[in-house]
Amino acid sequence: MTLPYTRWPDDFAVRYREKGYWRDLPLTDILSRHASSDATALVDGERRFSYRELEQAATRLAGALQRRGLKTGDTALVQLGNVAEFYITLFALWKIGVASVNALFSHQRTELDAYASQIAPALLIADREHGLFGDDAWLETLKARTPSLRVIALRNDTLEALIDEPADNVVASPSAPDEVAFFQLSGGSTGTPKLIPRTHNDYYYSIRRSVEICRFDSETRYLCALPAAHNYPMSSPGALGVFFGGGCVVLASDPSATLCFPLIEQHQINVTALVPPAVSLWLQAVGEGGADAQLASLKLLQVGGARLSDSLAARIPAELGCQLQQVFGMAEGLVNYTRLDDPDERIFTTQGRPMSPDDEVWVADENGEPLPPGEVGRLMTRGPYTFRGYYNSPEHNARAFDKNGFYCSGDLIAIDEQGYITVKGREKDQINRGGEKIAAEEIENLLLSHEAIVHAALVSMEDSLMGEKSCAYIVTSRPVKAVEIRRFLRELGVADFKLPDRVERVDELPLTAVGKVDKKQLRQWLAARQSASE
Ligand code: AMP
Ligand code: DBH
Repeated sequence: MTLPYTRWPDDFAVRYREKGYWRDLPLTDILSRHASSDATALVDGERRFSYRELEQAATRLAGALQRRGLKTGDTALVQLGNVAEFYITLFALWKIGVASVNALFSHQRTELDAYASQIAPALLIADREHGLFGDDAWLETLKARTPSLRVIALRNDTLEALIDEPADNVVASPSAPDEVAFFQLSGGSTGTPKLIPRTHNDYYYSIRRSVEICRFDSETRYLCALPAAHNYPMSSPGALGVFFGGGCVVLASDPSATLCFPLIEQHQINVTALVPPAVSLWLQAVGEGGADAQLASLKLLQVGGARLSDSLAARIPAELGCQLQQVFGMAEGLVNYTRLDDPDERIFTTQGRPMSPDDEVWVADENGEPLPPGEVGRLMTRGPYTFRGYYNSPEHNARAFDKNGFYCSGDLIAIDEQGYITVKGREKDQINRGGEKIAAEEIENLLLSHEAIVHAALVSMEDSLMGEKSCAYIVTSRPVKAVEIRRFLRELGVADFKLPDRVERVDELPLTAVGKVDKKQLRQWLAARQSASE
């Protein structure tokens, strides 16, 4: 059985194979190519896994799940943090052709529910350490609501035993290389979170090409401090890029300086990936004195997920003592990198250029017509690792793609003569809270389920550390306090980073000429208030 998804047209598939981008290998190859290596692949706290051990653990879990009836074409809902079991599970599921959605550890009921209802998972892998799974209360609700669910394995409970089962009679049965390997999560801009089907062929290419550009190899020692399931630390080149190159991944549960600096020194980390707010905190931690001795081994710092200011960028080499690489990517595909030998000026002021010679990127005006070089407009792209449609979302896809299969990311960009991209803004209804994306509509819908809220609009407000934070403008039928709103949302079960940082009660929301909420106006109100209070 295979899962439905929107494919690349045949002539593109032919070309991508001819050019060697698509090699018809399953993603399991990333690990199995090193299966006889005793080099350390992964460090999680006190635990170390050689390539051989990681591969064997994944094979044992694959076998255990296969014996419980899981098979090619099934789907899984997975929620694991930055722990070794995340990668063991990832490779195990690829081995038996089970396509997972890897929820972030910060996700709560609302997000998990949305994923489960979209993919109808046969398998759930989660962690007793997560508040939702500390006892069985919510698990029972999820089971009742998800009749497709046949197997449940929880870390700190039953998952460990499955990984320890003997690897008898495991039949490798990955999905075909041009089928869905797993679903990546979109930051989203609509009411329901959207799922991005990623195939073995397209994802493996994006990893190999990233490794080439970032020069990862067996000497690479990568600190994974961002959420492991996110596309960036997973594939740009991320942990999978490190595994491909035969290097070592060290896990950190968060990107704080107090946790990461000692890990960098202890494990002689030479590369890591951060979002801009974490960079600010690292710079603060290093302080006036300049490069911290603990960071001596660090050669390359990747920064992406949200716009890095030129001024912060320029401080990185000077104060952290390492090279900067800007990364502008999306779980939908397209990834841009500044190159390691680019001049400083370009590294500090642009978000890089597309990684593949066959990434087609152009800038459209509001009518979808191409703009001349240098002008600011909508990013349009297609290519050998950029998806062709969200899972089961024909209506949204009709809006998100043009007739030639170009995806409109909702970013406003300019492209210079050398092909380098600068991110200038955003058209999609999303808040980028320091790299964590919030779909305004998702939160507005939840707000509207509150009995006293009549109208709601979520908008971004400037923040010196996070870049953006969220402000909810609400019209209510009675006085309601901000704390009540936040508590209400938390009780509905939504990730913490999506809770409005500020709540403003107003008599009415400003409307545009066509009668839509005028968010531009709301953002202007906020900016005026902020500058008045400074
Ligand atoms: P997602 O859809 O969650 O994968 O998020 C991708 C989005 O993050 C992009 O479309 C951009 O809006 C934003 N983004 C990622 N990297 C950068 C960057 N380096 N600079 C500015 N925005 C970025
Ligand atoms: O923000 C992102 O989604 C992102 C950023 C950098 C990404 O998906 C990536 C690199 O691959």
